[in-house]
Amino acid sequence: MPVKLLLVLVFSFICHALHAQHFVRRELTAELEIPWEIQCSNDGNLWISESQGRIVKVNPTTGIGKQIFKAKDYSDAHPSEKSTLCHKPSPGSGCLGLALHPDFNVDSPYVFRLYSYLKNPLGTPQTKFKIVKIELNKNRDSAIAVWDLVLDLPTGFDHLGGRILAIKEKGNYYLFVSTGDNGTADDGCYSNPALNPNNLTQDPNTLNGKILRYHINGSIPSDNPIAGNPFYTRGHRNPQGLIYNAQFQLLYNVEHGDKTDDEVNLLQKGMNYGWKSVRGYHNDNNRAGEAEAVSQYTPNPNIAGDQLVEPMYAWCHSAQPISSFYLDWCTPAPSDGVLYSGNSMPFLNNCLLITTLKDGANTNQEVQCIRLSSNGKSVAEISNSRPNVFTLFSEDGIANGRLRDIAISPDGSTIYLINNGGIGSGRDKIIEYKYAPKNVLVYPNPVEDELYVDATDSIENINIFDLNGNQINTNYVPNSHSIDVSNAANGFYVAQVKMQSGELFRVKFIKK
Ligand SMILES: [Ca+2]
Ligand SMILES: [Ca+2]
Ligand SMILES: [Ca+2]
Ligand SMILES: [Ca+2]
Repeated sequence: MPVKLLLVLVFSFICHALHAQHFVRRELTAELEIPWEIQCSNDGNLWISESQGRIVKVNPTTGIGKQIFKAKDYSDAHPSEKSTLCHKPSPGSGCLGLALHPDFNVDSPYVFRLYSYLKNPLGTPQTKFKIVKIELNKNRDSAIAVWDLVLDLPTGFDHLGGRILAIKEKGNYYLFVSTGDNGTADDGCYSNPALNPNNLTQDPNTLNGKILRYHINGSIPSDNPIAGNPFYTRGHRNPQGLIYNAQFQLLYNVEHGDKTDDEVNLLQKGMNYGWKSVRGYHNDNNRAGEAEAVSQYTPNPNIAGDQLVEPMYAWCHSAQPISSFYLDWCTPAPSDGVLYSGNSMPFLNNCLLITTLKDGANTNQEVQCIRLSSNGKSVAEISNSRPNVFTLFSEDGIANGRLRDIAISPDGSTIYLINNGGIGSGRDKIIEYKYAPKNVLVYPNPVEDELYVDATDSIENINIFDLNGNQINTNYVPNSHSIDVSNAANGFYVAQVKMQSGELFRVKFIKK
């Protein structure tokens, strides 16, 4: 029996083509109704915000869900507010973000959530969003108190944003909120386009198309860009995602563009992210007037250091045909994401994992992985062996449906996705992908004559190639776990191991 030497697992050699196959997929049984946010607490439980103002806690082992909270004052619109001219008839029409207190896993059993309610129900009713703080009991399986933290956030007929994030930064606790422009595409919803609320995103004194920052008690931090104003950044269209990078204290948002330019932005306090006149990257002039809007930008004198900031990453920046169908546009409709920093899946380290909603001609319902540079402030340089954008779970896109959010188990080994809708997806649900690496070991390395192969799956065959891709003549005996390489000249080779599952592994070794 040869001594097993250091076994060279050339995992990265092929992992981008194959790692999707290293996951075991399972649908949890919990029945959900239009879930929006999923968070995982340190005990492994899943926390989900749903439409109709619910919060559901799901045990990931049993897959069973339990209602923890239901907002008594949830409303998706007063009849007087509805419009038959708009693509969606109701303003509000949804319950959106959920966030766990930054110390939830320690001593603060609080959950924050955002939902729509009716302001002034006895006068002229208006649908607005609010953020409430919910206290849970000791077992964290029911709500025992609720406080209104932030009232009067705007709603509209589309582009509702609606993500919230609770973070602790240098001892300070903040609540970030993404608000959509609350407007619609030019589809007749507003007979006078000047009344479309998407015109308000540049005005820091409105709440449309903004990232807002509050203290965690709902008050406004004294060092916000404008005193007494929750405004933190502006110029956003429909920011559905907020992601925090705890290592470097960086904040990213993910937003839907119009026909082009879905974006990931590194959010810098007070800055302007461009919408509506500037879309995606600044140098592509992919919209009439964009170059002038960039070169002639006038900073707002009330905002220190104000400037236009380009997205860190933009999808789909070539102009799309005006008449084309939305499923043909190359924008993938990204919803939310997480920054992966676990140890279990090294090929995902330092990647933003972003869920997408759209199954179109050029897009899939999948997880897009965007690798960041080491300081987290930009997208990593492109290289063949380490692509900076790649996808996961595209092959399950139809069964998974429209992916709304993603969470990672505390040990970093499991990805949870939630969907709401999509042809073929069957129902709204949680989809679990547990990482199950399959290993192939070759030894000894270097080898003289017989190369042994250990695998966690059944082997169908083994072929040997030199580094130029030429196949080497060998005698592989079917169903055996070794191959005779005594005829090969000295040098570097690749053993290509094909499993009966069809999966291929390629492992480098040295013949001497
Ligand atoms: Ca999320
Ligand atoms: Ca932008
Ligand atoms: Ca542009
Ligand atoms: Ca597709």
